[in-house]
Amino acid sequence: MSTEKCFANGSAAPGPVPKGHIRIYSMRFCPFAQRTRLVLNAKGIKHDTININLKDKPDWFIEKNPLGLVPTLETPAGEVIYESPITCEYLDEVYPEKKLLPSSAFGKAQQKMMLEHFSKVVPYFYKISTGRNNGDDVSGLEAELKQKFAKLNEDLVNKKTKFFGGDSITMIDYMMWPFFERLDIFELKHCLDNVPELKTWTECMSEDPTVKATRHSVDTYRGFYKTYIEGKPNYDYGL
Ligand SMILES: N[C@@H](CCC(=O)N[C@@H](CS)C(=O)NCC(=O)O)C(=O)O
Repeated sequence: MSTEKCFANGSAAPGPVPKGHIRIYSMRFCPFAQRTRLVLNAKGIKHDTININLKDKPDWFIEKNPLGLVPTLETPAGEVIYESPITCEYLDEVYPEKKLLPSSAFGKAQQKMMLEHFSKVVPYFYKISTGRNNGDDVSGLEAELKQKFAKLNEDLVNKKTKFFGGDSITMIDYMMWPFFERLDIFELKHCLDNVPELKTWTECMSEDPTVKATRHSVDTYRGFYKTYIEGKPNYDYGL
């Protein structure tokens, strides 16, 4: 079963996950869920998608994931996996086609360290855009974000590679991408002005077929985001 419209409280629970499939509980505009959607798409994994109304979550969803967060995966055996990096690592381990994580323990550790660092960058995107919407002075936060971007840029320069894990896309690129895809919406595109290698990375990522398959148009993001900051997120925006 696959549907785009979100399931709210009171909606009938979906049936068991069909054999040979995996299910993702998602929200069309969630950057964390997009990480998992990128991995599902890149690896060509057969899956169905249940979008959740995060303002009015179905009880059956909370029963599966008590944290009530997307992304959440469910297998035909009823196993439930959540937290985006864990879902992505799980998919890479269980589905051997097109490995996204390096095979060596050190390679994997390196990607986890990069993700750990990047996790400290993620709050800036939200703090800056909410601050700006509240009329706060966000110039200090923007300067800090630019410093973080400069570090990422330096990383690419030192590695002399197009992507963060080498000359082709690996897991770490997909973990970071959803936030860069939203730079326009967060009005933070100018933060890429003095980081040429990082900017080129965003351009290369934009050309990736998997990225193209999981992204929304800037207009759709903008439309959703407006409803989000007004406190009435329309998870079905654009459908
Ligand atoms: N640490 C989690 C964060 C996921 C997350 O925050 N998802 C948001 C949507 S973008 C969510 O499910 N929010 C629902 C809520 O907070 O109740 C992950 O990496 O998967």
